[in-house]
Amino acid sequence: MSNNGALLNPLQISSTVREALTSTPFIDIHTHLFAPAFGSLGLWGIDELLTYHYLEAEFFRYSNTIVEGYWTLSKSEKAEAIWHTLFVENTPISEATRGVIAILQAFQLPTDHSALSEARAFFKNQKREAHMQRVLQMAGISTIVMTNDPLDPEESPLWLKGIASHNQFHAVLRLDRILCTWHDHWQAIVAQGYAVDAQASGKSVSEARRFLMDWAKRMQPVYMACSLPDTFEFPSDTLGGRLLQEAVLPTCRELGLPLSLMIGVRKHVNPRLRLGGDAVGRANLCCLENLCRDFPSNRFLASVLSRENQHELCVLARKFNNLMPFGCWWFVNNPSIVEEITRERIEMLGTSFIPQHSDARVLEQVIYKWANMRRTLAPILSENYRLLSEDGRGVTRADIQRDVTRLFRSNAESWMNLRPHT
Ligand code: FIX
Ligand code: ZN
Repeated sequence: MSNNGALLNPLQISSTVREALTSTPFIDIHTHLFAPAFGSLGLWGIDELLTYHYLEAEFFRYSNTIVEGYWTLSKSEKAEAIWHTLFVENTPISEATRGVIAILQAFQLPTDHSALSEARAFFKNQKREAHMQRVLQMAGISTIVMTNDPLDPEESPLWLKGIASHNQFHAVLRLDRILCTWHDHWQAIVAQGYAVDAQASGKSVSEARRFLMDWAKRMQPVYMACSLPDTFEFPSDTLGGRLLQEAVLPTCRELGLPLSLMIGVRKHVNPRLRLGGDAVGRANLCCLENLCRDFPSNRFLASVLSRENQHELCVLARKFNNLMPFGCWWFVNNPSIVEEITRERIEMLGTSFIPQHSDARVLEQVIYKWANMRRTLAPILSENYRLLSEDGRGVTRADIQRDVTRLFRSNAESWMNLRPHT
């Protein structure tokens, strides 16, 4: 049995870091995956992988296909068009296309031009629950945190009817339709039996709180969440600003739930690309500074979309211990930028942050997104331990295991009242 207390030499440090990253099951704190009970809301299989909005955006860079024409195709026709353009006519060298190749490789499926038909046959033969367990095992994930919208016309009826819980899937109460597009969705809240109005006046705030409390009881969320534009300001006397201050923050405090803020998206800059049409903008993070300072008994998870905002987020986290930076979100979830972000976070925050989330929309994506993170993080952690040794403090296997557990499990478990996975 290896001695966990022995000081490690540089070579042992690297192998120990790789072992700890491989053997520690991670908690994936933000995904768009669903537990099996949600049926077809949960996406999986090769056609869903190929029609991922990241790949659709890349497809339109290469293809002369008229965008509107593409949307008239069936799912499998879309998948074939994308396979042909990005994986046959061109080299799948981008992060997202490499991801599909890595998934096929993980299932020992062919990855050359002819791979699509065999992949389709393979996925067709999979039994959902068993396949899901195998995928989580392959990705080294024990726990999935979903994204659940109480106003989504497909999802909310499932919750209202009552849905079985799953010990590996945790819910999140997503608030974008309430805080960002109230004008389009207040009537859906009325339809669920709450007396709110278009201006969120009168009883609307107390009714909104009642709405959140009822959904929290129903979903047992591990946090509430909202993605926000680069123009987001706080405090602000906008309708969204008022609902955040008077309904969401008090309800989070009452329930002891953190609020996750994902800041910096510019929605629909090219609406013709639908989900693939969003972009990024640099935000003024004074909004986050004001929230953390003025609401010390609220806890905030934060992820920022702009590369230029990453350093500021690290500095703010040094000022406010009710702020937990997490993940390299969306357009910064590329190995070269993940490396940059993770290095500065370790230098400025030690292990008091959550390095990554997958943001997976299709089940098998967790395989390559977490393989990429383990591959990127291993040399960064090893180098920091080597520097610590050179500076005069030796490192043990126990140190490394404690830190990896903290980064990918206990930070999340303590912040989100997640029951440790048995
Ligand atoms: O707001 C979000 O949760 C984003 O992650 C998504 O809206 C986005 O479409 C996505 O899939 C990013 O990876
Ligand atoms: Zn997301």
